[in-house]
Amino acid sequence: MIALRAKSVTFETTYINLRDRPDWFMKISPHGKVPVLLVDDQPLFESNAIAEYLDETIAPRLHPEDPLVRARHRAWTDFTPDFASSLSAVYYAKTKADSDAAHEDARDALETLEGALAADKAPGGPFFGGDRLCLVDCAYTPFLQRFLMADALLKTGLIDGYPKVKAWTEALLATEIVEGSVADVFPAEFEGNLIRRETYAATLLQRAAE
Ligand SMILES: N[C@@H](CCC(=O)N[C@@H](CS)C(=O)NCC(=O)O)C(=O)O
Repeated sequence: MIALRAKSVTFETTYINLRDRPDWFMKISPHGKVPVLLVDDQPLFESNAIAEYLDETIAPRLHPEDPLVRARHRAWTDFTPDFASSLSAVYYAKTKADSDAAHEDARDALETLEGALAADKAPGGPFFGGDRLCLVDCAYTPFLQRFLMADALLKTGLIDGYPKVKAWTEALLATEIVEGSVADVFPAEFEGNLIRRETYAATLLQRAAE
């Protein structure tokens, strides 16, 4: 979604209920997961594959031109699933003890990302791509966004220990491209997910509402 918006391309979004996936969706999504991009009725799946396809077919190019730099960017997008699961373990934990225990892995993941920014972030602007978004920015933003939403409840402040990640996250979340990339119901859906999973974070949500 962020890559599509960064390319100012016209597209249509259909949100589905992942707890009751429609038949038409199961026919086009081989592993039953979102996102799926339909291009002339041809389904594409897996975020990175979709992003790479968009980058090869629609200007402006979000990947760097230099093949070596591009390969390093791809290596960092490949780290996204590990990064995402390390952070989500903190807010999907069912008890405070399990959430606290997940901090160590989350710190390791954030430390790795801090190193990525030190080594490979382009100069000239706050994004990984410098003054404009690149595919690494697009890949990490949803997970940074979700973590900060959860951390408004958990208040771990984990990101504060990583100044480059913190500044990057703030710059990403402040862009109109990112702001408009989620549906208005997203915060409520995210909270609903925390509640359904019976997480420790959800107990803080309920306390905050009392
Ligand atoms: N590797 C996939 C992961 C996609 C994924 O895990 N999507 C989640 C939502 S963010 C999903 O559809 N979960 C539903 C399920 O696992 O049943 C990608 O990057 O596209």
